[in-house]
Amino acid sequence: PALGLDLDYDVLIYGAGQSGLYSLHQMRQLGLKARVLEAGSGEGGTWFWNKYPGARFDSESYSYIFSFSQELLDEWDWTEHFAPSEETLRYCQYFTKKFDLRRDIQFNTRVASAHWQEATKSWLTTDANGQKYKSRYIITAMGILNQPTLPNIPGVNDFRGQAFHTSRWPDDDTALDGKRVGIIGTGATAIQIIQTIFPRVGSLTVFQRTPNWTAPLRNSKISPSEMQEIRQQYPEIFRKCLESYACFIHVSDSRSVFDMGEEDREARWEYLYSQPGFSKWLSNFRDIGTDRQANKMFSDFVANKIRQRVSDPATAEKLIPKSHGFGTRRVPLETAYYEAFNQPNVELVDINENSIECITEKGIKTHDTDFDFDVIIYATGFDAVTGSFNAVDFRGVRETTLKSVWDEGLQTYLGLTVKGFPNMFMIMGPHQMFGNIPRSIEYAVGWVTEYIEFCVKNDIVRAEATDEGVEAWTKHVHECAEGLLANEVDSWMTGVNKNLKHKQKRSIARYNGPAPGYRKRCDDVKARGYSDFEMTKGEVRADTP
Ligand code: NA7
Repeated sequence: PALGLDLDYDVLIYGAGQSGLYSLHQMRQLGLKARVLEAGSGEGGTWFWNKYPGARFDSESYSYIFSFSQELLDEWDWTEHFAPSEETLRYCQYFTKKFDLRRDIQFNTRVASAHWQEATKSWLTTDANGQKYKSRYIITAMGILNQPTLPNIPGVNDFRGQAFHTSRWPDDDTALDGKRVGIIGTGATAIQIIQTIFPRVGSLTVFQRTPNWTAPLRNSKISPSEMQEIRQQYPEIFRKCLESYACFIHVSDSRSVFDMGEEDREARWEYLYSQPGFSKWLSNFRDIGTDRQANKMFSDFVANKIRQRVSDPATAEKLIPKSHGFGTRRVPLETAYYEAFNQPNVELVDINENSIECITEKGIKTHDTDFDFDVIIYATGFDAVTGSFNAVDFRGVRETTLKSVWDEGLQTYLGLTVKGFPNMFMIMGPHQMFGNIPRSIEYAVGWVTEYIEFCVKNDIVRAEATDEGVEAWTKHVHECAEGLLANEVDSWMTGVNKNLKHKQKRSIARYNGPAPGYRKRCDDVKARGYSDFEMTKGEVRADTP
C-alpha cells in the first residue's frame, strides 16, 4: 500500500452509489489503494435500490450529475428533463465502466462493523460474512435514505399476499396488474407510484397519515438537438448550481411576498406553478420558508390548485395538508397525482379519521373497515441520515460507539468527520448540504481527497477534529437553522421516523445555511492548513491485533 504499512487498503469505501463511485475514482487519482464494499449486487446506490414504477429525478437530470469530467458530459445524453430511475442507473453504470471502477468494487458485501485501532492508526472493518479488512482511512458513502422502515403496525408479517417496501420492489411486478392493491404512505415515493400504477391495477387504496404539499413536475422529452444546446450550457448550469442556496439551477427571488400587490403576486405564483421542477419551491419569494403569513398565503394558493384538480371536494380537503405549510417538508413533484383520486378505482383513506388497527392475513383492518388486498405496498420511508450509520457497529477512540455519541445530539465537524472517529470521512453524513445532492457529493469528495492527499504528503497517520472545531461548527449549524419553518415540522429532514422503536426528538440533521457559505467554510479550513484537526505524524508499527 502507498502508506507503507501492513494494511490491506489505504482507503476502504462503504457504498457504490454516486458518493462511493466518485470517491473510488478520486482515491485512485491519488495513487492510493482503495476498495469499495457494496451491499447490493450492482452499483448505483439509490438508483440501484429504488426501481419502483414511476421512480425518477425531480431535479433536472443535467444538473444532477458529475461535472468533473468533460468527456463524460460530452458523451452522455439525457432523454428526459427529469430522467426515470432506469436511465440514471444506466448513467451510474456508464460512469463505472468508463472509469473501470468495477475491479475495485466488492458487491454483495454488507459492512457490519468498523473499529478504530489506535495502535496502528487504522480501521478494522468486518463485513457480514466475517471477512476483515484493515485500512488507514474509511470513507462512508452510504447515502441518506437507504435503511427502509416498515410501519409499526401490528401484524406486518401476517399478510398472506405479496407485500414489500418500495425500495425492495420485485423484479417481476406483474402481480399488480388488475389486482387489489393497498399502499401505506403519501411521501415523494408513494406519490410517484400512485400516479403511475393506478391505470394498471384493479383497485388502489391509499392510506394517508399526513398529506404532502406537492406540485406539478412538468417533465418533457429532450430531443437530440436540445441535448446539444444543454451540453453547451453546462458551464452556465453548474455555475448557477454553485451560486444558488441549495445548489439547484433555480434561483431564489430576493423579494418578499409583501413587496407585491395581490395581482402581481398571484401572477408570479401562476407563472411558477406553470414551470418545471422545483421552481415553485426554490424560486419563490424569499420569506416563504421563514414567515408564517407569507407561507400561509402561498399554501392557500396551492390548496386552491388542489381543489381545482380533485373532483370530490371531501377528498380534496383530505389531500390538503393542514399541519404544515408548503415547502416545510421536502416537496414531492407530481404529474397526475391529484387526478388519480378522480378515478373510480382509487380510494383515499385518511387514517386520522379511520385508523389502521392491524395488518391481517387478507389485508388491512381499519377502525371501521376490513380491506382485502392481493398486494400491499409499504411506501413508509427510511430511517434517514443516521440510519445507515446505526446499522453498522462503528467504534471510535476508546471503543466509543458512534450511536452513543449521536444519541447525545448530532455532532460532526463540517458534516465530514466526527470527533472521536479519526481517519473516518463521511460523504453525505449528518450536517451536510442535502439540496442538490450530487453537487454536495462532488464538493465533499473533492475536499476529502485534498485532505487525504495532504495527510499522505505530510506523513500524517492520524487526523481527528478538535473539540473547538466541532463546537464552533455545531453552533454554526444550529444558527443556520434558526427561523426556518421547516425545522418546526416532523419529517425525515428533521430526523423523525415514527416507526422506530426508540422515540426520536427533532434534530438539525442537515446543514441549512447557503451552500456557497458552507463551501467557503470548508475551503478556509484547508487554507488554514487544516488547523482544526489534531494531526499525528510518523510511522506506526504493523501490529494490528
Ligand atoms: P417519506 O417522505 O418519509 O414518506 C413516508 C410516508 O409513509 C409518509 O407519508 C408517512 O406518513 C408514511 N408512513 C410512515 N409510517 C407510517 C405508518 N406507520 N402508518 C401510516 N403511514 C406511515 O419517504 P419516501 O420514501 O416517500 O421519500 C423519501 C425521500 O426519498 C424523498 O423525500 C425523496 O427525497 C426521495 P407521515 O408523513 O410520517 O405521517
